[in-house]
Amino acid sequence: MSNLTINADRLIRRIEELGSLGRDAQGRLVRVAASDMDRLGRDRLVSWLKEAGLEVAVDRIGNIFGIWRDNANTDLAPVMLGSHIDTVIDAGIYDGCYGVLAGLEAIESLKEAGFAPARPLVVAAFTNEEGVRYSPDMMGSLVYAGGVGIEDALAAVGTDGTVLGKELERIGYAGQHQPGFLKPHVYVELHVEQGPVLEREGIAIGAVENLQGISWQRITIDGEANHAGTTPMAMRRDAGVAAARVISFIADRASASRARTVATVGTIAFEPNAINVIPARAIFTIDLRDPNEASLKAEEAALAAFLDELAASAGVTVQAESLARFEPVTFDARVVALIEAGAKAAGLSCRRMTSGAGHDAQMIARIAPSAMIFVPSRGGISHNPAEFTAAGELIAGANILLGVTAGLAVD
Ligand code: HGY
Ligand code: MN
Ligand code: MN
Repeated sequence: MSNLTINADRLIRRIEELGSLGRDAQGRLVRVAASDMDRLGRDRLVSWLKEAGLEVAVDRIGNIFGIWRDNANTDLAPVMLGSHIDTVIDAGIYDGCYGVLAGLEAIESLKEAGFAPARPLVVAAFTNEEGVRYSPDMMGSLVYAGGVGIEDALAAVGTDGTVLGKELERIGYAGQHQPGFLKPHVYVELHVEQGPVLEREGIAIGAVENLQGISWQRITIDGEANHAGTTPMAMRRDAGVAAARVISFIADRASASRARTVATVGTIAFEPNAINVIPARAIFTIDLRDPNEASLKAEEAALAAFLDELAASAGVTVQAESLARFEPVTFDARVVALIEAGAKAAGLSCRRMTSGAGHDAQMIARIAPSAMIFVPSRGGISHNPAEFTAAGELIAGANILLGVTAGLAVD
């Protein structure tokens, strides 16, 4: 099997075709979890899974699985590949989708080549990895790994007031299987790096050995609406200015810290949101990340102290609500070594690295040995329509996935 390769044209064609589904009137890719746009991508993926002759299963949180059992020993736990096909708002076409379609491609190519795996092979597309509409992110794989109860997840209320379980029913992906129904023997996720390291160092493959911790919070600051023209600055309780101070605080701390913390405020809204009214309320989200749990905890503590001081000095009230909190994860050393060996055997440069982004692999690592393979992202850009990885790099990564999968499935 060592000289087996994927059907490159089929993979590239499917990535581009899936990338064309779920676009809004401005042409932005918006396949946000459990939306009508997400259904378009889900339906197309299911049609490809069936075309490949795989058994299709959907669990209660809407995770989709393509299963190849044919001549395998079905008493053995499967080798699982996968990622996600939901996207952020105005997304690129590779984030998540590449890993799902390359996983399908690896299984389909092995099947076509007459490979007889000792154990079943499965490709998974996990629900709501992005967490843009429903928190937390990596929700489908978190439920699958038993990290949050299925009923709690289905009851999640979205940023648009919808309920996840109802939306999954509405789009036809409230499946029957219990999450976790197929416990993987091992899980391997192929993904674009979404960062600048591989491109900057001219390296083809990343063998991802760990993934940083994530802390998501929603902050609500309440001040007092008042007239923008008549209210002296000293008499204001301005929620907007208070929010600006918080944003500067976390950005300055992260930039100055010797730790590897990164801090982002990606959403903000004022109420009543009028040009000549001092904001009575500011609601915004904070995304803090660090590969070291102690550093991440220190950043959270510093933020909490700053919010307390701000409330006292600015005459506002501040509420902080946790939306997601995941500790850093270390992947399985044996699987990481297999990825490195696969790259070496293929004559590809490879380096070990940390993932800055969250991924389904960090959740499946709770129930099975897991690791990730990265390929370069042009300019390190992601969560942006300019996200790009050259076809040659995509194909190289998928062939490494194929080889690692075959190696993991022989016994
Ligand atoms: O937030 C993340 O890192 C991932 O894209 N959900
Ligand atoms: Mn992703
Ligand atoms: Mn993403």
